[in-house]
Amino acid sequence: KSHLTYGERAKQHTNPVARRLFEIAEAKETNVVVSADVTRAGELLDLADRLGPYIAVLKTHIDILDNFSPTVLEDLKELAAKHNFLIFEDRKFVDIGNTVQKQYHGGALQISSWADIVNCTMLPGEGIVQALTQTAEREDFPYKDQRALLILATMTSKGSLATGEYTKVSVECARKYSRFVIGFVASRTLGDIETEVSPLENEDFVLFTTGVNMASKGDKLGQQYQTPKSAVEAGADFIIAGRGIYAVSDPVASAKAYKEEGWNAYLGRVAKA
Ligand code: UP6
Repeated sequence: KSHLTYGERAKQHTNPVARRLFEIAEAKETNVVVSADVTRAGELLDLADRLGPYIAVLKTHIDILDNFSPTVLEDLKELAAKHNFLIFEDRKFVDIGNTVQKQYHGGALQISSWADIVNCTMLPGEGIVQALTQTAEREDFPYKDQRALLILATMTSKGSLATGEYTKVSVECARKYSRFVIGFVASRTLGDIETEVSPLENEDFVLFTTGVNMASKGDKLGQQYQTPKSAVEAGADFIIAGRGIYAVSDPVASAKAYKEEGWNAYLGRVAKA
């Protein structure tokens, strides 16, 4: 759990994407990531434009759009530049190295061309992180220093198997491939986990916590929620909220409320330094 400010972490971090992320949080005074899980392209762009001022990152599941077309990606990139937020495609890559390389760079969705951040699971083992890192470090990769990876280290769904050894290997791989891996999606800090790979000298992994909702404890399909405050107190650097923000009558008011609670909890945490 970091007691440094986003501004301080921006200055110290060696990864350019992590630096940008912290700079955005500091400048816009927000640690909110909206998970814009809507299925119409128009709705996604409308949310991105209206919520843009209050968020640090827009998280997408681009494959759930039922009227997807490549112009959506151009429009999303424009909105990201207009409002100064990063785009995180929550693709959760989960395959052998050779396959994920093709799914990440190229393919129908051209993910590497528009998503600043992507994530993967550790189910396939170290090879998945090795493969994605290799692609991002290729001589001819056009987005050098503009792309980063998060490892999905725990999950919020009931009965999740992303625990124990799985989470430990997540930390190990993050340390081993820290040039490309900037952090985790997880519901708690992971710095205390002992691995065969020693902690990095200037280790500062960014923690994104999903399953955040101010009004609900969960859904009927096993999702489990906590509040922005409890997530940040548990170590979240960025809080990811979906339905709590977009599926209410006034998403802008909701985004502002999450921003305020998340930011105050962050101020409380850094004040304890
Ligand atoms: N997500 C989780 N839990 C995880 C990992 N990812 O909920 O362990 C993602 C979901 C969804 C978002 O795929 O996009 O975070 C949560 O949405 P919600 O706030 O509407 O529940």
